[in-house]
Amino acid sequence: MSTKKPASDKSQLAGTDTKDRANTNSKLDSLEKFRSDATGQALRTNQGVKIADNQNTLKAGPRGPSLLEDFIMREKITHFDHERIPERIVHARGTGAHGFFQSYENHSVLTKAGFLQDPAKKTPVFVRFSTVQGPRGSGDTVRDVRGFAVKFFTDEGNFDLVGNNMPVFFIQDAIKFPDFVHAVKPEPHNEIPTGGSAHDTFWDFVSLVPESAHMVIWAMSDRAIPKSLRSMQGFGVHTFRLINAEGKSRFVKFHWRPTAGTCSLVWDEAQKLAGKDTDYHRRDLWEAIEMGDYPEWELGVQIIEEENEHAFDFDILDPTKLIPEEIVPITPLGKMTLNRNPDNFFAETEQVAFCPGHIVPGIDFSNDPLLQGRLFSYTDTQISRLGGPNFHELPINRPVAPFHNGQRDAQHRSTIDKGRASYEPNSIDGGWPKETPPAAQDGGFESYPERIDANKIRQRSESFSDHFSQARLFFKSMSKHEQEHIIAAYSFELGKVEREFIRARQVNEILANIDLELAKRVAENLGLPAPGKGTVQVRKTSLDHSPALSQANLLPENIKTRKVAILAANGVEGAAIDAMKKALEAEGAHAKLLGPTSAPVKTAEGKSLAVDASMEGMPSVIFDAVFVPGGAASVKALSGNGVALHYLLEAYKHLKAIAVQGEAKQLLDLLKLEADAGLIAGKDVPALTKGFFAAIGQHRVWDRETKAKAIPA
Ligand code: HDD
Repeated sequence: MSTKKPASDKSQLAGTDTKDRANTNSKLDSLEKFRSDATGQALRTNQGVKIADNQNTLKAGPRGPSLLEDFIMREKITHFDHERIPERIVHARGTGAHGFFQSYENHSVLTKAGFLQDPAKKTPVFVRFSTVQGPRGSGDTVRDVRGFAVKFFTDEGNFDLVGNNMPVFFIQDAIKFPDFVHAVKPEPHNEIPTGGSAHDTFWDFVSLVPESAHMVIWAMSDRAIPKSLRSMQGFGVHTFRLINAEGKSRFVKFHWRPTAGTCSLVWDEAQKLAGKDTDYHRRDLWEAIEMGDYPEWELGVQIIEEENEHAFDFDILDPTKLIPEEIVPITPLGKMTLNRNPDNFFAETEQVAFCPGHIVPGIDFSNDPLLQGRLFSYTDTQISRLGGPNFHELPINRPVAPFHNGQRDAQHRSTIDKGRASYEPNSIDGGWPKETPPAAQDGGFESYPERIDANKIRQRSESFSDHFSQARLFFKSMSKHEQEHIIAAYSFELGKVEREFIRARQVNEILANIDLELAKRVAENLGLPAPGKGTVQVRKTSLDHSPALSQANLLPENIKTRKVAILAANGVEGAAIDAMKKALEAEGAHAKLLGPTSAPVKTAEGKSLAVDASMEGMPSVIFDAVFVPGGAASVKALSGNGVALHYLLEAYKHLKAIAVQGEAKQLLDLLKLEADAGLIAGKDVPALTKGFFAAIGQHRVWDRETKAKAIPA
C-alpha cells in the first residue's frame, strides 16, 4: 500500500479549499492510496491474519468432515459468493481508460468552468466506452450504438459527459426509455439475441414510434460497427448551456472528434470478429495504450446564442435532431488523451458511476425532456448497482475536489466524518461546512435563472413533430457505399424479424417516409410488395446534404497505428520483411509476422525468424492490411495452405489493402484476384509502399466492393 497521505481534510475556507486542491491536482495521485500491491507481501485474511495453509480446509482428520470453525475458509468462500454485482441495465459491456484533458486556450468568454480556462492545466479523466444492448460478456463488434462516457475530475467537482457515438437518440422523452430498452433487449422468453437489435420486439417498437427513425438509420449505418473505439466520434447528444462569469448563457452541443479519423468495420468482418475476437475493441484500446499510441479526441462545441434558440427548422431541445456542422461549425475547445490502462477492471471500469447530472459551475442543462429524465435515472440506478448512496466514495468515483456536507451513514460509508454537526446551519462546528455564494471567487453552483411561465401539462411540443427530415438528410449525405450498407443492414435486420406485418410497417410507414428508393430496395430484399410514396408530408430542411455526416469525409490523415499482417513460410525473403517493417514503423504503423504455425520460419537467407503468431491465431479480420513477401519456397508453401489462401481472400473481401512482393504475385493469380487501387504487386518493397500506404490511408478499397461480393464469405 502506498503511504501517501490522503488529501487534507482541514479546509478553513468554504468553497475555495486551496490547500486541498494543491494536494489533489491529479486523479491518479488521489487513486494511488487505494491501489494495493501485494508484491513481497504475506497472504493474509481480511482481518490481517497471516495464512499458513491456503490449500486445505480445516478437517477432523485427513479424511474427516470439514469444520465450521474454519474462519479462513469461511471468509474466503463468503467473499467469493458475493463477488458479482448487478451489471448495468444498459451499456453493461464496456471498457475504460484513464487520461487527461487540456484546454487549447482560455475559454472564459464561453464558460466559467475552470477546466476550460488554463491551457497549462491537465484535468484527469476516466472514459468508459460501451455497447448498449448486450450483457457484460457479449461481443464488442455487434451492430449497436456505442456509449462514450467521460468523467472529468475537475478542481470544481466532477463533470460527466455521458454521450454516445451518434449525435441523436431513439426517443424524445425519458418516460419512453424503459419501453425502448425492453424492446431492444433480448426477448423475454428465450433471451435471444445477445448484443443485437435484429429481432421482433425492437422492430415492433421502432416501427410504431416514428421519432426513432433518425436514430435507427444511424444504427443501420456503418457508425454502428466502428473499426475501433479509437476511431469513433462522440456526442453529448442533448443541447447544454455554457455560462460565463458575467452570467451570459449560450446553448452548446458537445462533440468529440478522434485524431485517428472515424471509420468502421465491414459487416461480414464485424460478425466474424464477434466470434474470433470477442474482445476486439477492448483489446485494441488496451494494446494501443500499452504501446504508447495514446488515443486522442478533440472536444468541441457548436455554439448557439440564446437569441438563436428558435432559428432552426427543428427544436434544439429535441434529442432526435442534430445541428448540421455546415450550419453551426464546431469550435474546438481542447484535447483529451488516454494514456493509462486501469489496474483492475472491476474496481475502476465496472464501479465507475456516470451521471449526466454531474456538472460544474459554468455548465448547465437545457430543458430537453430526455436529458431531464436522465438526471434522475443514473444516480438512482447506481444505488442498486453499487449497493447504496455512497458510491461517490469508491476510489474511481471520488472527485479530486474535496467534498464536505451533512450527508451521513448508509451502506459502505468509508469516510470517517469528524465533528458533531451533520446539519446546516450549525453553531457547534463553527458553522462548517458553509455555503459559498455564487458571486464569490470560485463561487458555488448556480442554476441558470431561465424564466419559465407555463401550465403543468403532459404534452409533446409541436416543434418535436418532424421525424423524417433529418433521417432523410442523413441518408442523402452518405456516399454510395454507405447507402448500400444501410440498405443491407435494414434488409439483414428485418430479415430476422419473424412477423411480416412488422417488416411491412417498417418499410411502408418509416422507410418510405425517409427515402422511397431505400424503402423499395429493402422491400425487394424482403420479398415485400414495392412500397408507395410515404404517407407523411416531410418537412423540407434548409440543407439537403451534410458532408460532415459521411465517414468518407472523416478519414485519418496518416496510417499511424494501423496494423499490417505479414504472411510468411520457410524460404521467405527476409530482406523484404525487414524493409516493409521499417517502412511501416517510419509511418507509425505496426506489423506482425505470421507463419503457418507458431514455430519460427527460416528465411531464404538462412536466418530463423520468430513469428508473432500463426495465421489462425491472428486472423485477417484483426488487421487493416496484408503484405506477402516473396521467396519461391515460401510462396509455394502458402499456395498449398488453405489458411493462407483464405487469409488473402478474406482480406480482399473485406476491402483491405494487400501488397505482394516478388514471387508472391503468383498467389493473386492462383486466387484470380485482379489488381486494383489497393491490391498491389511489385518487385521490391520501396516500389510497393507508396500505393500500399495510400490504400491503407483510404481505410478500405470501396471500388472493389461489388466485385468482392462474389468471394465466398
Ligand atoms: Fe443512458 C447508462 C448514454 C439516455 C438511463 N447511458 C448509459 C451509459 C451511456 C449512456 C454512455 C453508460 C455509462 C457507463 O459507461 O457507465 N443514455 C446515454 C445517452 C442517452 C441516454 C447518450 C440519450 C441521449 N439513459 C438514457 C435515458 C435514460 C438512461 C433517457 C433513463 C431515463 N443510462 C441509463 C441508466 C444507465 C445508463 C439505466 C445504465 C447504467 C448506468 O446508467 O449507470 O441509468
